[in-house]
Amino acid sequence: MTLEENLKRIPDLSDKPAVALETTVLTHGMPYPQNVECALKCEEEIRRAGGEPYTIGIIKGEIKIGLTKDEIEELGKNMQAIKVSRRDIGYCVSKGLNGSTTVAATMILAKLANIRVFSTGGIGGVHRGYNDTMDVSADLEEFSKTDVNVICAGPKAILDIPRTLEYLETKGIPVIGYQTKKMPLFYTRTSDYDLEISASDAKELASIIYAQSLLGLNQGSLIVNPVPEKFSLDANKMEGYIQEALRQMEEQKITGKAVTPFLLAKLCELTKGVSLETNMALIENNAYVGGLLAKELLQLRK
Ligand code: PSU
Ligand code: MN
Repeated sequence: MTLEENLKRIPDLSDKPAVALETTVLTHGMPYPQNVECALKCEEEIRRAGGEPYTIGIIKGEIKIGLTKDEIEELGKNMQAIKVSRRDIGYCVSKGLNGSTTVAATMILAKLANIRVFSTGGIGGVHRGYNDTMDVSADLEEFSKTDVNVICAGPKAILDIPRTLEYLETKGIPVIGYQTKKMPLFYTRTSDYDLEISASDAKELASIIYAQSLLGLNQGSLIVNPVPEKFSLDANKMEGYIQEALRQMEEQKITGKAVTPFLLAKLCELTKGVSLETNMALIENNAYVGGLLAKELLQLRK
């Protein structure tokens, strides 16, 4: 199939309570088989909330909006897909490769199908050591280009949190706390960083997002939803593991797109899988809230 044919077949989901899911977390963020288990559970959670899940990825060069269960299984098991961000989409498609999409690339492809809501675990941000490396994820930039609303559990503590927040502010990206007024930091429910915007339920969340979209600002919002209490980890303890993971990263001279996957895998190893359990719980929780939000947004547009 040519890319032109592929693009023509992409559905228009504007009148569906559609929720996008990414695939880099499947291939580069979690080990098998928990990754596949989690991806399928996310789809279930979206349905349970009244939404329709669409897991996004690239299979043999074809952009897929809604992978089948077998395709999810295949991507998650063989893990040979390349990590595709904004810059890699054209390459992956033209070479006929399997590609798993990051937050940035998933936003772009979700937008092609008019999907407005996208649930994930963590987004990329400004990395620690930015002053030397200039490592800022393309995810952050994408929010000021593509109007898809992303639900995550906050930036992961492997990042430079204050700089990540400043970057979002500079770019004019609304950061909306879902039932919280403090910035959640992925593994932990709360932090000392105050959020200026928060919503107490999905209806209020939808009304903020809807207003922003009516203004034609053409940008995404970041919704931060704390990990469920039961799975929240101790921030100080995690900091120790993060320091160790960063030390090994430097020692092994890991750079570029390999940085985030390396740190995620290291943390999983160092915490003996405890961080993985938390990771799964928070993504599934975000999927559920994504379903609620997609339903509310559709009501407002009717
Ligand atoms: N952060 C996480 N889990 C993840 C990722 C980030 O806590 O799985 C993945 C997402 O797909 C995100 C990507 O879009 O890593 C960011 O990679 P980079 O930092 O290279 O932009
Ligand atoms: Mn990077």
